Amino acid sequence: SAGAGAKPSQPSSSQLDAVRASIRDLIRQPDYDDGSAGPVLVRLAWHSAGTFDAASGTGGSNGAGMRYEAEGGDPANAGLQHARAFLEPIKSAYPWITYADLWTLAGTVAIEAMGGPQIPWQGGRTDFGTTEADQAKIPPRGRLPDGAQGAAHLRAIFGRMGFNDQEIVALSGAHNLGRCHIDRSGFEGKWVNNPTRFSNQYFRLLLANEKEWKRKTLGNGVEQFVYEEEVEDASDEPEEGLMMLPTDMCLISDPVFRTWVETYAADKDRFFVDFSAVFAKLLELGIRRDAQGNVVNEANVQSGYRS
Ligand code: CCH
Repeated sequence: SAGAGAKPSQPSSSQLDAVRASIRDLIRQPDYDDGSAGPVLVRLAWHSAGTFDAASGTGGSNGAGMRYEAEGGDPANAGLQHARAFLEPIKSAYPWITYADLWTLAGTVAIEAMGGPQIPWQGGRTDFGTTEADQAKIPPRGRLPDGAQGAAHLRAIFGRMGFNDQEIVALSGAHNLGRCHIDRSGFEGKWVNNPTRFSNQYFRLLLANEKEWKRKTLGNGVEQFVYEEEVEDASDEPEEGLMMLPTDMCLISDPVFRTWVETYAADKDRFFVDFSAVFAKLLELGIRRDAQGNVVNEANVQSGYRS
């Protein structure tokens, strides 16, 4: 495997397509959450990048620091070891790709495979090694958002990364995917009925059930919002209710966020276009490129590669 400071190779587009195909092949996971690795792969890509601090230029999607306890053991990253384990066979099969590139690429492939938009992606990220200099680049814990908070918190966290209100709401639309796990975040449940299909349903449910979302305190003392649908179904199987985090709910209580929720609830195509742009921007946080798109590090100029 590539050591610290190793240059990423320059794969051809057909080599990258082979990696993409292998990622697509592992998304179906009959024994995992809702039969899919897709949502947790999206969350891995987001958490790998969401540590960025524009003011200091630290954090971001370079380095794949979650392989180390300092970042991987952050309670905010609980559960993402599953996503990393799903990708390990791909890293073995294509050792030339860095973890930092693989994790971000996998997020884009998963979104697309679940019916979402194509996301532009560029490679060239490097992986932090075990040298003191590299370890010092691992971002401090506490940079990722806390679902128990509200609009001011979201603006502080995403503003630190360089995102505006529209981008915050568009990014939040990723909660169309996946679920909360009580043993990971302390929250419990999924946001939409089909959590492996990318759509604007999350925005529509926020608005449509506005009066139905009720605060609920879970057994662990954590507070979230729930909508217990009263569905009589022939099998008498109880329907799993849907949930929202306090941070999700602030998107309709804050008047500026709310205009964007309304826009995206009404216009799925607009959401897809804006989501693609903002997710691509997220994955580039902390990556500096020259005019040719090659990654430029402080210490050494790397040869990058494009998709
Ligand atoms: Fe998120 N997210 N997220 N989220 N998230 C959780 C799960 C997912 C917050 C909190 C949580 C984004 C923004 C936020 C996904 C993508 C994105 C969970 C449950 C919490 C809590 C974790 C668990 O228990 O497993 C908060 C707060 C914010 C603030 O805005 C953004 C941005 C994205 C991507 C663009 C995805 C996908 C999941 C599902 C993961 C899974 O395992 O199913």
